[in-house]
Amino acid sequence: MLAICTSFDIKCSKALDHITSDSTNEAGANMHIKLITIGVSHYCEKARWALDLAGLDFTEDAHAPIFHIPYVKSVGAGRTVPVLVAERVIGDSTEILKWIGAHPASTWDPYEHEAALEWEEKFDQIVGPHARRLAYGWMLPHKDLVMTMMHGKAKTWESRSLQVSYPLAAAGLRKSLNITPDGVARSKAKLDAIFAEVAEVLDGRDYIVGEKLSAADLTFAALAAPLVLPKGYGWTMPVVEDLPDEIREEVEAYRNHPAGQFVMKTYDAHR
Ligand SMILES: N[C@@H](CCC(=O)N[C@@H](CS)C(=O)NCC(=O)O)C(=O)O
Repeated sequence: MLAICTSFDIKCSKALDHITSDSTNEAGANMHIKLITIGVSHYCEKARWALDLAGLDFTEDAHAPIFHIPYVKSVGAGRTVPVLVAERVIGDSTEILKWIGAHPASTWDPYEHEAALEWEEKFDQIVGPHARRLAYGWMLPHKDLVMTMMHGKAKTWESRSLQVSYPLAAAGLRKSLNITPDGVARSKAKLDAIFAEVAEVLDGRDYIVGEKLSAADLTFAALAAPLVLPKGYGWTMPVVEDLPDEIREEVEAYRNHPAGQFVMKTYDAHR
């Protein structure tokens, strides 16, 4: 386990001491929690934010894309992140939120309102992939912007490798996310529709369902974040004022949309 600690595993060795002394706890309540991520990923932001909100102490093991694969494989997960490692391994953000909700030490219940899960799943399916495709479509021609996000909190050998192989990495990402003019236009149409739906459901209220922050609100805010670039995102993102005009205008349009304002307000109030 030590072998897979990176520079982001700031609390790793301390936490491993903790496992040795306290790993027998029945419910795993005191077991060390590790979150394996691609730092910039918005699905990872969803899990990271939920853990923060629930007051659960965890270590983030953050990687650059592709480089995450051996780490998730080494714990028996699939290929995608986030992956939570505690008394069991969980490789899906919604399953991670369910685990958080059931954790005895959690201070946040994402599913107090029964409709929260249905919204969360809808956002996972629509906002997650389409916001990712649109945002990478904007950013990929601008190596410096992408590298700001890939380096994150510190340059690592992984992010440096990505930097030197950028044309190849960018082409691979374009292919795997189907970033074509048609693909991007389809994503934009889907996002416009779901932003309109969220604005209508909110109708000026603070939460999508009920009177408290639920999995629905956090999921929409985290997954729409690459379009809105809210302050408080749990990873390094480009500064809106520094964006090339054509991207800044797109981000500002999302920021001015009532659903984009909801993202900003949710980050301000809860992140
Ligand atoms: N349904 C998954 C989706 C996660 C997902 O798509 N993660 C992306 C990062 S945004 C990923 O790991 N991509 C890397 C890969 O496919 O190799 C969840 O909610 O956790």
